[in-house]
Amino acid sequence: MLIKVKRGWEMRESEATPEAVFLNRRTLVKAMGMGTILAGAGLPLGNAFAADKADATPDPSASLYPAKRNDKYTVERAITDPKYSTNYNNFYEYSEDKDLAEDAQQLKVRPWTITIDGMVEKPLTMGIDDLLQQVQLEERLYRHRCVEAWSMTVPWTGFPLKNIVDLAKPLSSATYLHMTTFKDASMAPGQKRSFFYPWPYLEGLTMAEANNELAFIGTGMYGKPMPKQDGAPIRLIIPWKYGFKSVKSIVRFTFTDKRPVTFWAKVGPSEYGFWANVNPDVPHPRWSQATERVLGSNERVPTKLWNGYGEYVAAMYSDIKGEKLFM
Ligand SMILES: Nc1nc2c(c(=O)[nH]1)N[C@H]1C(S)=C(S)[C@@H](COP(=O)(O)O)O[C@H]1N2
Ligand SMILES: [Mo]
Repeated sequence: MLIKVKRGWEMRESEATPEAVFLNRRTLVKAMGMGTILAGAGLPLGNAFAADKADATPDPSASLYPAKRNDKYTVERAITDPKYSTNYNNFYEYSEDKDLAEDAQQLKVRPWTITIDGMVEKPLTMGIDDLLQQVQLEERLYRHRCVEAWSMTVPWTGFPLKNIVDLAKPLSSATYLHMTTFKDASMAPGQKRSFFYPWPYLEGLTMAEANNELAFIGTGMYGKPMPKQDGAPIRLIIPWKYGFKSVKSIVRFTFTDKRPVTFWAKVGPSEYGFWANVNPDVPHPRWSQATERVLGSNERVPTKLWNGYGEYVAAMYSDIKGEKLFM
């Protein structure tokens, strides 16, 4: 008899530490109400067939890869084999499970229009390929720490988020940058199936954070355009915060003077605050954050304050008092 022993990385994270077990009461009540209406109207809530809908158009930006590595940002860990990092994803627009790479092929990444608006000199709308013409792509090795206590090390390709700020020319009164994922259930079955979540996915940073040299816009990984399941064609990468801050498949950058009430803050306000900086000494209400499981290995290693990026980011927070910087 063959007994299959699950390796650590084969285990669904949800068996240990699911990001969303907890829905707040308002969300639930709303969900129940809508469920009745949808069931009554006989609308399909099931999954679509990923393979049928896969978009086979070649990526017009493919020739921009690989980009030159910026050696300033070094990591002391091995690069995660892409077979793990590109097959173990959080992308609730597709699924609440990690095994969503195939489903995510329904994402259509061209045409892809990006809007920059809010408190800016002049709002802008442009296609992703126009934007790529205006920036210099580079590769950076960063460590990524999910709030669920797994981590990976990835060579991302992209450009500093500050390039978007410079294009946008925000007014001095703008204090926050909001970033929004697409909303289109026809290419994201999770937005239909998990209709009770507050779509579209919204995240945000302060202007100081957006201008920080580590704040990075990812357009590719492992020397190639971004796989759809990792947030093609353009996503955020904020290595000193928990992974949920790194919003995928962005269509809108809005500069405002209001702190965003983010997707995860709406889903679980007592678990996912605005700052979400990595700190091993502040446990999540449902689990410890002291260590992390390195994707693709069975190793658990200690988690570092600011995910090890304190020299770049800690000063931004020295004047902030009376706020939960770490939850
Ligand atoms: N639009 C969107 N962005 C998202 C998420 C999501 O569900 N939807 N999940 C976040 C979480 S919790 C993590 S850990 C990272 C995962 O990125 P990866 O799949 O490339 O590892 O994406 C973040 N960005
Ligand atoms: Mo995450």
